[in-house]
Amino acid sequence: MTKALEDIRILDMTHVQSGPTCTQLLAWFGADVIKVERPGIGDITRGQLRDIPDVDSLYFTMLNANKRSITLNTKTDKGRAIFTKLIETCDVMIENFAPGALDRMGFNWQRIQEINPRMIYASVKGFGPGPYENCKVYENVAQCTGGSASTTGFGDGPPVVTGAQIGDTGTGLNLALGIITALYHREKTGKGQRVECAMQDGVLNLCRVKLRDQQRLAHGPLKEYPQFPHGTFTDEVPRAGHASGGGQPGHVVKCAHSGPHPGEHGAHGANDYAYVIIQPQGWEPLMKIVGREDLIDDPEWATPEARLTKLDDCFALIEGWTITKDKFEVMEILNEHEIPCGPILSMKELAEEPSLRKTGTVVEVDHPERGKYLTVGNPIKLSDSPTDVERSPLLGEHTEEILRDVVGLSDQEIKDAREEGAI
Ligand code: CAO
Repeated sequence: MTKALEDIRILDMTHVQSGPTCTQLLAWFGADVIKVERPGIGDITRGQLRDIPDVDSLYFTMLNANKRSITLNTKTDKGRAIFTKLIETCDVMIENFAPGALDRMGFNWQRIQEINPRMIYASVKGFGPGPYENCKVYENVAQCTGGSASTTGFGDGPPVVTGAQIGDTGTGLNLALGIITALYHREKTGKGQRVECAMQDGVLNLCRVKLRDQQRLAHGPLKEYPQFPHGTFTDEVPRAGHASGGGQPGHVVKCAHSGPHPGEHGAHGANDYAYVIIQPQGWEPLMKIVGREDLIDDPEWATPEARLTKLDDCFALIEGWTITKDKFEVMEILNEHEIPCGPILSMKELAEEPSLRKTGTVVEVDHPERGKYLTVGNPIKLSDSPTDVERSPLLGEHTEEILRDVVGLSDQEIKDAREEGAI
């Protein structure tokens, strides 16, 4: 079966997480992704958070599947000449260096267009044009400057960063969409273009419900927030704890312990919880399940408006029942009544979940140095272009084949480049 992006060649100058997320996705769709790395060093993540000495870390292997690796020092004359040839032959160039790094290598957008007017040049930076445009940015900085941290956590606690890599992976996804759009545009115009994604913009975009709430605040308190019954609002969107960001209230509730081993707090495990949402039509079945039929038609409880001042009490009633069932039983029983809910799944449970293996969302691959490891698969499923996840490349594993087949160097030229330290 052909792959959707089979004839697209990507010059991948990315490192760490945001850029590699994007190029991995394009590689999963079939693009030939050529990852350019510094000789002897490579992407810094190869050596970070290592679980096995001297073996590429899982950090690296889980972000660089299906790519080829070439080592190239773009700051040598020969390296620059090879790099220029790669720009000539590739469709897309992607980088997420600190602002100005590519200019310092001698390759700004103007120069890239001169070399290849069809080139799509895509980059991730921490910020767009403005006061912070020259700053280096990592994931949690983006979460803090994009509005996520100020709205995450509990009202009486400090801002909290989330485990989902919304700044890095989130921005990588935006970049991939920008690139595909620019490729489509190139079909019509014959010309490449610049694609820029800022991590702050990406996080803020994901936090749009909070920007919504900031504007709602001007017209009164946010009634679905846990602060509402206590009237503790300022002129800024507060941290909402477990409260749902949507129109239906939801909360985390404690469940009985699942599985054979007691959790770290005696019989209760760290993830023996479920998230339950009360839709208007869910109130009746929920009250039947928890044994409080008397509240179904009680005007003090019967409507979503009446419940807004006592959401804590509503979820306490529900928790009185969930604590007698494990989270999977809660899921099963509530779903029989079409009540939206979900067990809090740990990484251990997700890694072992057979249905995720079956769909290719979690995949096991083999690596010549580390052996078998688990990695994420493509979360986007195409019927006619299925993803086959392949292990990440070793540093410089494909240098010679790329120099020969893509750049067109002879064996002698490759030998010279190696002697000069360009590769
Ligand atoms: N040959 C020669 N030099 C190379 C090279 C190659 N193949 N590949 C990289 N380099 C050089 C760069 O040119 C740069 O050199 P100069 O600073 O002298 O110009 C240097 O290596 C390192 O680049 P950097 O400044 O981007 O790296 P850093 O580790 O200091 O910063 C990061 C990392 C992520 C903070 C920064 O790249 C950044 O802000 N990127 C944009 C935002 C982003 O994507 N962040 C997400 C990171 S994931 O959390």
